[in-house]
Amino acid sequence: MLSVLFILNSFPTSSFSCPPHQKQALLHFKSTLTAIISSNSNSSSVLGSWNPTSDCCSWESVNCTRTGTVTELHLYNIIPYSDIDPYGIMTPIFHIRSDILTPLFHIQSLELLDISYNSLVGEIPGVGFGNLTKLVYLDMMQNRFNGSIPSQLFRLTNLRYLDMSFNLLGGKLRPELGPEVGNLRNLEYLFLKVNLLSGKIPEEIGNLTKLTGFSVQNNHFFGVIPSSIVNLRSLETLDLSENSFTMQIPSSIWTLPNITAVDLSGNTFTGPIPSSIQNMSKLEVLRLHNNMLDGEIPTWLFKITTLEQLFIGGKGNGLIWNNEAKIVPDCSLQLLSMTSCNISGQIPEWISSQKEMNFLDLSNNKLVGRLPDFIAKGKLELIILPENNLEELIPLLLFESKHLLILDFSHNNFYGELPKNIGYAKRIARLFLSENNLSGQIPMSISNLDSLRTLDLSKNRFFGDIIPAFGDKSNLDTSDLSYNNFSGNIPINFPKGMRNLYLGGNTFSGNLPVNWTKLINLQILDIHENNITGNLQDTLPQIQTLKALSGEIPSSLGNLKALKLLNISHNMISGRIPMSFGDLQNIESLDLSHNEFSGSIPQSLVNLVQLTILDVSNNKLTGKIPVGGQMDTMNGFENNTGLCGMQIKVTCRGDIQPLGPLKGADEKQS
Ligand SMILES: *[C@@H]1O[C@H](CO)[C@@H](O)[C@H](O)[C@H]1NC(C)=O
Ligand SMILES: *[C@@H]1O[C@H](CO)[C@@H](O)[C@H](O)[C@H]1NC(C)=O
Ligand SMILES: *[C@@H]1O[C@H](CO)[C@@H](O)[C@H](O)[C@H]1NC(C)=O
Ligand SMILES: *[C@@H]1O[C@H](CO)[C@@H](O)[C@H](O)[C@H]1NC(C)=O
Ligand SMILES: *[C@@H]1O[C@H](CO)[C@@H](O)[C@H](O)[C@H]1NC(C)=O
Ligand SMILES: *[C@@H]1O[C@H](CO)[C@@H](O)[C@H](O)[C@H]1NC(C)=O
Ligand SMILES: *[C@@H]1O[C@H](CO)[C@@H](O)[C@H](O)[C@H]1NC(C)=O
Ligand SMILES: *[C@@H]1O[C@H](CO)[C@@H](O)[C@H](O)[C@H]1NC(C)=O
Ligand SMILES: *[C@@H]1O[C@H](CO)[C@@H](O)[C@H](O)[C@H]1NC(C)=O
Ligand SMILES: *[C@@H]1O[C@H](CO)[C@@H](O)[C@H](O)[C@H]1NC(C)=O
Ligand SMILES: *[C@@H]1O[C@H](CO)[C@@H](O)[C@H](O)[C@H]1NC(C)=O
Ligand SMILES: CC(=O)N[C@H]1CO[C@H](CO)[C@@H](O)[C@@H]1O
Repeated sequence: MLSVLFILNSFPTSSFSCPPHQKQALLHFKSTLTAIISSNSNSSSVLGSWNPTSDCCSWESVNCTRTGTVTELHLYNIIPYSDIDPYGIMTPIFHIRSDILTPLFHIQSLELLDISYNSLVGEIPGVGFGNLTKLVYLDMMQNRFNGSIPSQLFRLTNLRYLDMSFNLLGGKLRPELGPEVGNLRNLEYLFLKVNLLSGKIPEEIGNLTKLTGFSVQNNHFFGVIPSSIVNLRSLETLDLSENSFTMQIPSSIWTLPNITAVDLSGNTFTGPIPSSIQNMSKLEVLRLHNNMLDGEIPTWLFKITTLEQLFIGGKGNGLIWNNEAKIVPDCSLQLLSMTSCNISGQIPEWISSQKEMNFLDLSNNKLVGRLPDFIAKGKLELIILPENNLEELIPLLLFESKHLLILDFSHNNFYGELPKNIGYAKRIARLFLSENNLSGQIPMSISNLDSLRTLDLSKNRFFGDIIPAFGDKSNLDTSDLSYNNFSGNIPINFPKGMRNLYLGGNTFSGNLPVNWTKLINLQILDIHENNITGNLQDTLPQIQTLKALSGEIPSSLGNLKALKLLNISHNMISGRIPMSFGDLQNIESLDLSHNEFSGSIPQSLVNLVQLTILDVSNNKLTGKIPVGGQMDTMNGFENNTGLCGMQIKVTCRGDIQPLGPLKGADEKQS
């Protein structure tokens, strides 16, 4: 609707050229930006078509009226981003301060300004925006603006679209959304998602009678929803999720005629699910989970013919499911989540009527019996059923699904082997089977699953000494095989992108492997409670010595530069603690306890500036605990043969005695 308006309003080609002061303002903006960008990165070409010799109405991202005044600036994502990381998060190469915008505030004819996705830092320049009184459309999402929303924005009464989502807005000084928000009478969309805003929503919100979309998702707003919400007759989507709103949900919401989506999840609303919901004729999305609602879950919910997404139950809820109720749905749900609702018996048969369903979450109920075939046969992409008592074998049919993306059966009673055809489920990205009674070997075909990112088989009875090798095309980044009966050598044949590897509580044996060369992204390595033996000093030689000899740094644990957590406790590893541990520059937690380490703790551990947890207890260590850096604040030295040092208040032989007697120190000294 808005884009239609702008197409009618703006003509990029015209016989007039833009006013010199507007051109100058734009060139000023460009030159400041170019100077910052080229001094920080190798890319200097932003806004390449902004050429001083041509009409600014012909420039890219600029639109003018027929008579040649600038009305639109489409400046989203003009600041270069570094590569998108594996999680899809774009990290900017650098941050530019919000005062870069200053020249633009001279262009008072602006009706549309889009500066989204630029990671600008600092406060929103209120005085400047106060100049842009003709603004109809203002998009500032995905920057890093902080501080309060400036009051000048609330004077831009022509605004129809305002998006300030995904910033750091919010201050402790005043209510973030004061009564002045009521001035924005023409506003149709107000998006303030994911900021730090707090306070109450003022009654004056009811003055925005043209509002069709309103979201304050994921802020710190509290209090009741103002009763004036009843005036927002045009409202189509209302998203108040992830705040601290309280009390009963005002019934007036359910009388708004055009509402299609209501998300009130993640608050502390109380009371029953309002019966007036059943009168809503356009409702497609209803998300009420993670509140303190109580009473019986009404079966009429499934009679709302327009309903496509239903989320109820969840953390803290007191809703009760009537297990005797006979449900014949009139809706066709795509997404259904009823977690912690005390649903018992078999997975309800009526779910099989929901042919379009692609997401089913019935976590933390009392479901029993085998997984019905209709779950495996449908279009489900996400099957989330942890914390139930489902049992019997995992059906073969499940992995023939072309749709399956995420499967979570954690904490149930499934038993038997993993189906051999698991490798058919080509799209699967996350597989959680922890805490069941599964046994046998991991089927080899699992290594065909290149899309798999998380594999959690922990706390079962799997065994075998061959862990299928995932090739370099694999996206696996987290593998948890802990607390099974795996044996043989520690497997290291994982793809390069591996981040988290949990192998503890098995019976892996042999030496700690030397060759970790490939796993340069590993952040967590947990192989505690196995049967690993050998002299670590032989497998991980002292780097300094070898560098004299061969000139090469040997592959070793010291290569794992990304490592944040290393746990090799509860094994039978002997020898000295290698000096190369001092190369684990990102390590935060290092647990070597309950082994047979001897000799002294290497001085190189002082280099570990991120270290917050060190446990070397229950070994045979001797000598002085290194002093300096994080080592000064560490504990976890108990039950060794003869450690000394200020950390354990034992004076070392040869240390200068501090002034005054240190009681008992002499007797404990080694
Ligand atoms: C510019 O490129 C050179 C060579 O490609 C590179 O070494 C340097 O780090 C780059 N500078 C910036 C700031 O990206
Ligand atoms: C705005 O200008 C761009 C060229 O910079 C053009 O592609 C676009 O169609 C124009 N938009 C309108 C609404 O005129
Ligand atoms: C507002 O626009 C006028 C006219 O271009 C200009 O003189 C003034 O400096 C602008 N104010 C701000 C705060 O940018
Ligand atoms: C906003 O961020 C800037 C720089 O990132 C900082 O200097 C300033 O103190 C912050 N202001 C507020 C109100 O948090
Ligand atoms: C509700 O939607 C219809 C159809 O889009 C529209 O004609 C009507 O004006 C809307 N009602 C209100 C109060 O906005
Ligand atoms: C549904 O709407 C009808 C007619 O407007 C009304 O009489 C009835 O009370 C409403 N039911 C609920 C539960 O609000
Ligand atoms: C949950 O359901 C069981 C029967 O399956 C019932 O005995 C129990 O009272 C219910 N708990 C709650 C909190 O409703
Ligand atoms: C695990 O499964 C085996 C059969 O494979 C069965 O004998 C055993 O009782 C099950 N254990 C539990 C705790 O359910
Ligand atoms: C260590 O791994 C690399 C890469 O996989 C391989 O080329 C090399 O031969 C291995 N070295 C040893 C000693 O196994
Ligand atoms: C642990 O290893 C030792 C020798 O390597 C072997 O004798 C013992 O049986 C192993 N224990 C287990 C539980 O595998
Ligand atoms: C030290 O050893 C004693 C005796 O075996 C044990 O009771 C105590 O828990 C151990 N301390 C730690 C920190 O492991
Ligand atoms: C013009 C108008 O509708 N003003 C209203 C704005 O909101 C406040 C609080 O709800 C009302 O008191 C005004 O009448």
